[in-house]
Amino acid sequence: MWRELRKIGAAPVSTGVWTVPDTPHFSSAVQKVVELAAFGSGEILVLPTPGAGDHEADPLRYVFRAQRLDEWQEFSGDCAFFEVLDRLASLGKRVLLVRGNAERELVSLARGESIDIPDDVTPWAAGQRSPAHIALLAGLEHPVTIDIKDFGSVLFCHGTPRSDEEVVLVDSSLERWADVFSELPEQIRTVVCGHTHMPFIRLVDRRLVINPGSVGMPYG
Ligand SMILES: [Mn+2]
Repeated sequence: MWRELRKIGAAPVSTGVWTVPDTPHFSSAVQKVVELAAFGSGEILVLPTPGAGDHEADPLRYVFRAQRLDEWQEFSGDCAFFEVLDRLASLGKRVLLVRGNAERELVSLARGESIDIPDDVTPWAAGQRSPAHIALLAGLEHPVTIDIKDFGSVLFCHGTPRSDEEVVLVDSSLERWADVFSELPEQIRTVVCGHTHMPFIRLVDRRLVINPGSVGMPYG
């Protein structure tokens, strides 16, 4: 049932307890979930919480708004994707664009290929693009290696040097890191990666690894 409750916009308060504002829109949505539960021999109790003033209502309001804000940031981040891309592209050689899995998937969708995608946002975003955007994204490389003063050869990748969707974390084992870097040329001593949205800096396998995290959706 939690999926249905999430879909109508309910926010979880604790295990099995959800909250929605007391408005006609939510009343009918909740009623439908109750009917759905009954259909599957489940039971949902709907309890009005008039509260004893703002003090009691505040925690509920907080839970509700915090969840809406997370979703809104995720949604608006995706909506602004092409504006951000235009801005970055306008900076020319001052910016290094590295392809990620999302760009790869978006180009595939825009070209009409059928691929497995985990959400509804990517197909929507693919419909917002111009041919110039797709050409720009299709031309991005992964990984990209450039020379940086005092660092030497620095490799920029999305997931790992060999994959734009492989996951390595700050606490992944040394064996795992060694495997991930097994095909990396000796002279590359610094690797910058992303994908997990979790920022960290660590030394591993005699190399410096930096994940700057995410501007719009940081985790960890
Ligand atoms: Mn990614």
